[in-house]
Amino acid sequence: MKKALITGITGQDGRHLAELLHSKGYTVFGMVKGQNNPRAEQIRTDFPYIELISGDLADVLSLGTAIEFAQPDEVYNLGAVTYVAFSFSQAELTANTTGLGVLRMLEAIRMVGGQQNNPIRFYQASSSEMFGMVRETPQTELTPFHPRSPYGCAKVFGHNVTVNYRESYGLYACSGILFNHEGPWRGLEFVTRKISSAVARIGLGLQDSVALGNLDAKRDWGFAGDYVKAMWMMMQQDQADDFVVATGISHSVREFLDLAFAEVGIDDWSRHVVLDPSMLRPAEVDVLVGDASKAARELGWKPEVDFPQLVKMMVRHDLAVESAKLSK
Ligand code: GDR
Repeated sequence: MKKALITGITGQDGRHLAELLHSKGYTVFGMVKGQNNPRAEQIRTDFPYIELISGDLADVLSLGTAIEFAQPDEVYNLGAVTYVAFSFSQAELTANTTGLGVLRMLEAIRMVGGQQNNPIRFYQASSSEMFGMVRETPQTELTPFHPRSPYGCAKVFGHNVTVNYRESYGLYACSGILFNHEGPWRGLEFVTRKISSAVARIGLGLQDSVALGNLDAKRDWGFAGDYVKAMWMMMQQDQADDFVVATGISHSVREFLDLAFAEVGIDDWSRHVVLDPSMLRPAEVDVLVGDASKAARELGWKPEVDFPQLVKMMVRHDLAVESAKLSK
């Protein structure tokens, strides 16, 4: 039976990945930071099969201890400061966790080592935010990076150091350059879930409006449940490599609003959306669209949930959540 250690277990992707690996018979360890972390309690309740280990990407000794304890075959590094807007206000923290955290984990893996004929494999959660002000469209594994936020800069470091440790030490270290991926478990600070949750409440008459920033931003939005499959596939290859994971289709925040409001029977949403200048970022990523043909060709991966299905899934989930609260 294989063992996996996941950092960022309390986030959306950590949950999906844990579910996938558990269904494949893995023993799943999840790393959680902090004292009395309430999100860890939630994981204990929702996923009793996950064994939680204390550790922090800012503390290399804790990473070494976690790896020594779990003795994993595979380490998935999903932990990071992940909210791009937040990274502008806490840039140093972001660089330390999202950037240097990757280096620390790679060093911890090198220190502990793993068995000679079964070395520990490493997955780095790289991001389409590395492309930022894009140099070409669609973006591939070979598109140069031009990050537009402290988050994007930290992810570029994490990506480059993963490639460097693969080349320098022969580690099985791969990166998934994942474009935006969403779903019912997405945090409420991200635009899709912020919208689906607000639309559900507006549809049920619980609130009037939602305050948003740049409605013209375009993203290549896929379903997180599809994307964690690509992570696992990358870890099962003969040789480690880097892959773009995307749907190949970009939509604006406005289009997301169109479909989300339509789900609760509202065609003209203009009076329900307020523009909030504080949600605008000092530097924005205008349009992202990924070319995942390498992942299709070499991994056999393709997305299964399309954009309308994704929006519907999220709004329906939030309608159920809000209705359940009402009936309590
Ligand atoms: P992003 O996701 O920054 O692309 O990074 P987010 O959902 O935060 O923003 C997407 C776009 O929507 C615009 N926007 C708003 N965003 C938020 N959060 N809240 C708003 O009110 C709002 N109004 C408009 C943003 O300006 C932006 O253009 C996500 C994260 O998960 C990263 O960690 C990950 O690496 C990338 O996706 C791939």
